[in-house]
Amino acid sequence: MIKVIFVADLHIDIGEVGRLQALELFIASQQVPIFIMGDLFNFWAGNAQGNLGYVRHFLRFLRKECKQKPIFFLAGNRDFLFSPLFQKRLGGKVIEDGYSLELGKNRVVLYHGDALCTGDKSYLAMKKWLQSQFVYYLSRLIPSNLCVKIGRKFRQQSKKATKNKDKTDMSLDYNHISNILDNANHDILICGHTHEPHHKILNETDQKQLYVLPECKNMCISYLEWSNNQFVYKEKSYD
Ligand SMILES: [Mn+2]
Repeated sequence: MIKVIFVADLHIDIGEVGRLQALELFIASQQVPIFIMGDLFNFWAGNAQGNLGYVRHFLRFLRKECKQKPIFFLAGNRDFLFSPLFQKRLGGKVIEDGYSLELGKNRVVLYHGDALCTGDKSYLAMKKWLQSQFVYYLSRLIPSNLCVKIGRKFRQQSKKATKNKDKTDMSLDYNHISNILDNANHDILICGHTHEPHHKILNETDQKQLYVLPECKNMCISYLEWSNNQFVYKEKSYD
């Protein structure tokens, strides 16, 4: 692989047509593997959401693009219900936390990032339940607009809860990340989720590193690119 793109946390909401179009232009402009690493949508309430307005157009676009180049989707905490659709209907490649790949001399491992914020115990417990098969099947039984309503309500609740949480509870656990890198013999971990993009050398002696992806705001696609054997943060604006 000569060039690879990592992008996360677009948080696209219903009705954000312009931002979906910006993402389409970006994806179409890159003829290289693209890793979408979660929270592409602000929430994904189930397959029926794919019929809403411009989302339908976007999904058709994605299906075409998935035939042109490898597009990977690693679910975030808000759009994990998107994975089955992405794989079955769009023909994309679904990957999970802990997915590893080799880039040049580097062994790289990918996470969305929520599982790396180990202080947030209440969230991690709920995540297990939310992402169960049971909830997935439930989402397929409930009518679409109700699903979207529940999704919205859930987002508001989680926003409120997030406000009340201690900031350290929701930040990346560097020790945990170092352990992950050591255990699986990886050099670099890439994640999103925290919206605090930074590069950190976790261990000077064996060069263990972390890259945190930026969030994408407004009409700007912010991403991490691997090319010429190095990682570079980049952005493209579509105003
Ligand atoms: Mn997230």
